[in-house]
Amino acid sequence: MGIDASAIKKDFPIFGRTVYGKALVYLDSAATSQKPASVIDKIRDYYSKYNANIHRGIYKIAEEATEAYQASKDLTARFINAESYRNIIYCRNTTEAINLVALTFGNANVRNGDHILISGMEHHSNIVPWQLLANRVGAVLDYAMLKEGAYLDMEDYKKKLLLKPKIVALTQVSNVLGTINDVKELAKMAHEAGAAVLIDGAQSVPHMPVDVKDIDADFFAFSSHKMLGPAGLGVLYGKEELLESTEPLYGGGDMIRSVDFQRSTWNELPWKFESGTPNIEGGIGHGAAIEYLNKLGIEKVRAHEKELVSYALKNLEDVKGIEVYGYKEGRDEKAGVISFNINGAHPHDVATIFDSEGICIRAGHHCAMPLVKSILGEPAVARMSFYIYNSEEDLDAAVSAISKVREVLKLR
Ligand code: 7TS
Repeated sequence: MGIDASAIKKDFPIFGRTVYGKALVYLDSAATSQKPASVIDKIRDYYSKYNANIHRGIYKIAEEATEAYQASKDLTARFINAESYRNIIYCRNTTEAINLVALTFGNANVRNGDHILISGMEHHSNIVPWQLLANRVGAVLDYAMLKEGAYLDMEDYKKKLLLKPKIVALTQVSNVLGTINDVKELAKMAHEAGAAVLIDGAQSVPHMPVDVKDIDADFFAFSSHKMLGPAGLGVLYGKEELLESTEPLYGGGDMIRSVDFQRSTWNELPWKFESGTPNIEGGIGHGAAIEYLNKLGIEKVRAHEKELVSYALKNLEDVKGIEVYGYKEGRDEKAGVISFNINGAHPHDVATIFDSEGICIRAGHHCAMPLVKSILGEPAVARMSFYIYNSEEDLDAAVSAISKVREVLKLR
């Protein structure tokens, strides 16, 4: 059995509301996902039944909080097939996870004149931390470019690897194009060139099976809020030997083993990288999000979105004056993200007219300005993105909204 989106919608309290008297159609899950009742309830339970700080209380409710936080780490490790919770560092979001690597491992390993390699389809959070690092140490930031505005140019990637980058940082799924990169192959090639590899999994982990060991990522980052969990909880996976040999970024409580007047020694992994009271409710809520996805089965999530994207692209083929970016048909390399423009309409007007129909889409540069402005050559694009609660009816509503755009803006 596949995914029954209308049954799933019932698990999400937000779909009980209307917008301008119309059913809420949410097509912006690449920005953030909606939350099931099980996640919301789990967070409420923590505050109403066992609120306490973790890793220090010697009383029942503190033990319960510590256990729930730890259980979430174990669930996260299993979800991405990490060796153990020791490889799982909680932070605020993907952005902070990537910055953490740039500021610790990056500062320690990248020198004046060294190269760092990323791609032309990165989100700003996988661009700017490397620009900052390059500026700090005098390194050079290189880009592997795209072909047909859709996928990585492998010849260019190989050429840039000849420069022997110290770090290669790539997204697994583009948040604008929905293109799925073969990160296992890309990581293998980067390792052969002597680089450490960071994969941005913000748009992959919520939507498809991910195995960090199989990919052989040295570092891997993602955010709970895009996978049914709470905002403010991000995950950085790192290989144990790299995390062991890397100095922490923040000093303070919980990250130390011992402190004397001049020196300190560090706590075990992953706590060495988690100073101070962490986002306890976020960790616990994130565990509940993974439990929900595990119950559904992440393979089914991917199959559902693959069907949705094929269905949507097929229906968009006949729409007059539409330009779709990236792959134009459903395929193994395409996730549930469709960016588009309608000739003669500004994408912000498109999104506003969609909104008047109760349909949430995003318009803009999607925090990927090099891709949208320089590679696609557009100031902005409109984007719909899908998740488990979306149905073919939601996509039909989107196609009807495009007709409304043409009508309202009097497009010919
Ligand atoms: N990497 C990718 C590929 C992303 O799509 C995003 C967020 C991030 C990193 C950053 O995640 P954060 O949780 O640290 O903010 N992408 C989007 C988006 O496409 N629309 O809003 C946020």
